[in-house]
Amino acid sequence: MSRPILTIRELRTRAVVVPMERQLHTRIATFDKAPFLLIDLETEEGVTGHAYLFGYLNRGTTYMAAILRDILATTKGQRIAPVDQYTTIEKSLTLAGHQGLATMAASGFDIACWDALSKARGLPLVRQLGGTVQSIRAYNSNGLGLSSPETVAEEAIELLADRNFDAVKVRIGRETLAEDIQTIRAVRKAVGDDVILPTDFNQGLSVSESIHRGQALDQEGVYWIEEPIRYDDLLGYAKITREVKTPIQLGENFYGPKTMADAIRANAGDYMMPDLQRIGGVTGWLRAAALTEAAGIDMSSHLFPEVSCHLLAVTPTRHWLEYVNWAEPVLAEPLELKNGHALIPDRPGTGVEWNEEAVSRYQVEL
Ligand code: SMN
Ligand code: MG
Repeated sequence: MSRPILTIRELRTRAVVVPMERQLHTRIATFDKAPFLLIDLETEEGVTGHAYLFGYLNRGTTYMAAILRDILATTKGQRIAPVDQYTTIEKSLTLAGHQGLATMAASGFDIACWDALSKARGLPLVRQLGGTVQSIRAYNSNGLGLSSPETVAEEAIELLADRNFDAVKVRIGRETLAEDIQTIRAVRKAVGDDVILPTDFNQGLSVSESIHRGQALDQEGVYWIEEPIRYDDLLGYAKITREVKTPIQLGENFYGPKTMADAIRANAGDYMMPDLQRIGGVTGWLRAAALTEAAGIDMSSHLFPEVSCHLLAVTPTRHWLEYVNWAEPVLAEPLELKNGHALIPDRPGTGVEWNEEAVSRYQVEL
């Protein structure tokens, strides 16, 4: 392709709040709508890079948009070079701190930059990164919140039947261990022995309660135990990882590859699952993938399946793609899945383009 240079001209943000097909009741919060910030990074050359960020709270999108205005002010007129810009933006955050919304905004900028670069070269992101368009195994994470064992078991059957998944994530952390065990047993009975069941406590327990519940779950054949305690207590994680046989999974709350390096050094978990918007976008992800490769740790994704599938394809220790359909209502071409695998779209960029009619329907003020 003959347009390797792209010059940053404008960065537009829009907020949408999209209804979720299934409510998700977790130990720390209940979601029935997903707030997203949509990013359009325009270039002088006419190529536009897209990305979306998840606000968690409705106000989250407002804060991230403000930081993105600042990022535009410092990058306008520059040639798109996401690795260089990542370094500059990271440095500029040193005084304000590297955690939280600022890193999320920087990640959104980075993803939009990589999308624009791949589009300019006419390549899917995975190929721009030196990988191959392929299918990536995924688990369905669209529901299975803290409802009754019967409801969760029924929902598990539905989620597996939807495009032939063989893995679904079960949220746990009910009032008592007995209720969690009852739920896991009800799901296991309904879905059979072969289905893979990762579980997620969403940071709800103490260290001692995690060891107690974890050792009980060791008898139940669950695939991993995710985030039993607060995300930043790495020593606590290390203790649980030592005491519990079932693999401990963490990483959706790592801010930048440095936090992942800290977690690896602390032996904080068996598996790691960075989140695209917290790990530093595409640039941060690639560095995180090098860390897990060096440490021999299996690496999965968190949310953002449309972009994460490209990135898992170039992750040497790739494990599982977390599939959620939350952004689908505003996407022109939602991610396709077949037999429990995500099909990386064979078109330029990440494949994320907006369904403008739906965007106007769900748009809210920033
Ligand atoms: C999760 C993340 C974000 C919102 C709701 C639930 C959960 C997951 O921790 O891993 O999917
Ligand atoms: Mg989780």
